[in-house]
Amino acid sequence: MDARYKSREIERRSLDVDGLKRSFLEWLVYSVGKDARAATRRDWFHTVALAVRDRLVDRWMDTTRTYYQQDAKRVYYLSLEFLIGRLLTNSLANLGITDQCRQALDRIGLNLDDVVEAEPDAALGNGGLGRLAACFLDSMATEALPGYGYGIRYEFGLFEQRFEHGWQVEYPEQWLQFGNPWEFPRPEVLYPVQFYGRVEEFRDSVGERAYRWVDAERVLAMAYDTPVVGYGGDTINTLRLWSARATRDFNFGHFNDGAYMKAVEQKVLTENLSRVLYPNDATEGGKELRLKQEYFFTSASLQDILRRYLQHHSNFDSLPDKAAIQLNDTHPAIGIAELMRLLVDQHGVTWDKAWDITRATFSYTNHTLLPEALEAWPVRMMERVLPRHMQIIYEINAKFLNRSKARAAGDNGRLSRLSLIDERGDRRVRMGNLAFLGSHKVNGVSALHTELMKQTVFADFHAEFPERINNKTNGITPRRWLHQANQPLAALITSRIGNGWIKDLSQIKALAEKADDLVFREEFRRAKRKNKKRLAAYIARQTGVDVQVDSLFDVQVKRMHEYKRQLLNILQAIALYNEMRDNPTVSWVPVTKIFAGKAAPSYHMAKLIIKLINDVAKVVNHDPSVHDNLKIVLLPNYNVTAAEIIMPAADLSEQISTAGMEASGTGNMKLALNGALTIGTLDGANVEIREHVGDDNIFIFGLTAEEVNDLRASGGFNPRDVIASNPSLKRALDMISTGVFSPDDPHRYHPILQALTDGGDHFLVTADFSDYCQAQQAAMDLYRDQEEWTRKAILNTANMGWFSSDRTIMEYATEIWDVHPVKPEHPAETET
Ligand code: H53
Repeated sequence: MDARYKSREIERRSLDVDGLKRSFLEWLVYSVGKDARAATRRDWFHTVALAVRDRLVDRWMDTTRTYYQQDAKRVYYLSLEFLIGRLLTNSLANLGITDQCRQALDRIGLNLDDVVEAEPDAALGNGGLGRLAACFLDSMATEALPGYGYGIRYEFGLFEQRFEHGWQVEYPEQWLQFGNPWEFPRPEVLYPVQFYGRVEEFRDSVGERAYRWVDAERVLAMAYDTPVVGYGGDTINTLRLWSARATRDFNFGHFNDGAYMKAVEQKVLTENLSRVLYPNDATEGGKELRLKQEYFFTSASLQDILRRYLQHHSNFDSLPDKAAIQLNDTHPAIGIAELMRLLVDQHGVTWDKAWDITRATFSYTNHTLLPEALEAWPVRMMERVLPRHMQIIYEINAKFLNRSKARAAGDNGRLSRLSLIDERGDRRVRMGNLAFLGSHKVNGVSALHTELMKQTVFADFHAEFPERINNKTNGITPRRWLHQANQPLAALITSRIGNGWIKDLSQIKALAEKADDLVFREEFRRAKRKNKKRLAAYIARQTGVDVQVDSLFDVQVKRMHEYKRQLLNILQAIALYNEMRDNPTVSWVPVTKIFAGKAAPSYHMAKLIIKLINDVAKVVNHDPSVHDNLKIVLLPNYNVTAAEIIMPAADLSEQISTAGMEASGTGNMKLALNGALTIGTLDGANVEIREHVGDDNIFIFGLTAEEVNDLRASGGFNPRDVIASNPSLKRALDMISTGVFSPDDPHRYHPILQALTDGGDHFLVTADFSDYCQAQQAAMDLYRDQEEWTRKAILNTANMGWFSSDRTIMEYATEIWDVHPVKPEHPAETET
């Protein structure tokens, strides 16, 4: 080999400062095409990302090759959302070259933190469900599990949120505008995906009845691969995202007719399929394009999975031994009908065999009990868009109901509840039922949620298949959410217990004994203060509001949704504001209320709550009579990058959903791991957080899920009585209704007040108000005692080890997927 070439080869892999520096300078010129004097921050980001990418490609290929050579069982995580955020810090940290990279940039006169800031935030998801998928990718790679993520390469991620006169306004999120250095386009990996058309019946070679889908429209799915670096950089897995492409022959057909512009228009329309992420979190729009997106990525992924399987196998008997397919919510549930179609129609497998294979291959995670979020596609739409799948679903349903008939004897409602088709009103396909029936395991995402699944949405299915439902409490990756996002605390922890916790978060338990160590407490507080200073600067930049670093940072960051009850929080803020004004001589604990979160663009109530928070903030923040003891901020455009600044800086974590409505929550875990104390209801994973951190180190309030259920069932709740009997609540509501916060439009908040009174207060804001205020008071009182507060904060961090997504993913691997770690073989490294 040419000596120069060889030395470059080695340089590409070198992880030392000199090698990195040389690569940066070379990449800037030869790939980004810029002179160092003219290079912008973005050019440098692309340069560094490309140079870092060089250092993982070999190991990425080794990983893929090892899986292939060992014909390892793979797990395929199908998800319509992957909320991955920025990748540079993550890649550097997981490769273990952050310091070297910082120094190399230093020598060029650049600061790594500035370069990192130039990376767009990949927001290919809405909230918890999408972020969970991203944490799982990190954990699968870290645990050396052969795991692939499959999703859509949206050209526009979740919209950018801005506030204009306090109202949310949405702007397109153009994350790909300047290119994406992490992705590898695979123009040769293309699969056809069909829509519409009709089904033809015919006799196959042995005279059996068979079906083919004809006259359909065709779209191509093209793959883009992003490497997923596990901690330590040993395993590098793949996230494969599909982008829609018009077929070539389709276009040429039109060209021949001379209808050139028409063909181009068609092409654009076809490719709209992967253009934009739907911005609804946990609610379903019923839009045809959404159904097409779901089928598009699911079909492409299944074709890819079968292609990979067929490289080693000549029939499908052992598909379940080689592939586990996890459905992240019902969004890819059409995959059950699609796998049946591929096996039966395309590969000639018999129906019963195909059904056994399908069920043994798929498993399904349910993420919500909210009725409006359970997908149900109109039969008429499904018949039109996916005619063959509709037939297959009818067939699955008929066979299933036939079998269940005997057991359902005497219970007429039961069969109709079990049916895949909801026959009430316009007929709909219940995707949850399809996902349940077509999977061998179905899991919830926290202990409480899983229990409620058994009692509510899937009660009938649970009776039918008592072994199928299981719990997998969510987790978060400690790499991104502590090691990378909170460097002051991470360094402190490592100084005391070593760095084993990064890969094995259970080790963090050893910090518990430091909770009584005054020196450690002091250092813990110092780390928190550093993070709070950083957040305060960010708040000032984003909102222009100055906040006191030593105030209690009370944080509620999550999607805006009525069940999450940001309204309860802002009502308590108003009550506190009133108390402060009434008692100016009292020495108050200064509080900074920090909110952030997006509302679905069509969710008017959530958008009105955003406006209310902004209106209240304006009044409170400008009122000199509270002496800066209370500040309220609503940060715009909450995303993963913002979360990385907010989580480490929080003192108090607001997890105040109406009990029974938040399936798990994962922000609750990020905040507690970073040493925030939780104020919360017994909902979702809060229940388990309390068990781990201890009852004394958390502020629990409010109705339990059971009490909520009883209260709603009895219909005996009158919010007007509750309001009348609570003067501070009444006063807060009166202020809102008389326009104290909206003098320009005193009736602005009528819909909110209406929902809390005549509307019956479905989310029980008034019912929980008084208990919530008491819990808030307890938190403020404790905050006065900084030693005691710090002790509890340390115990939170120390006891959150179980909430690592590594633990969660290993439970999936052993109890659902039967997938095992595979250590990649690295021949290339031994050669050089
Ligand atoms: O999924 C999270 C849970 C959270 C739940 C959330 C979720 C979405 O983000 C979107 C749709 C959906 O059905 C559920 O609301 O409680 O923590 C991950 O499991």
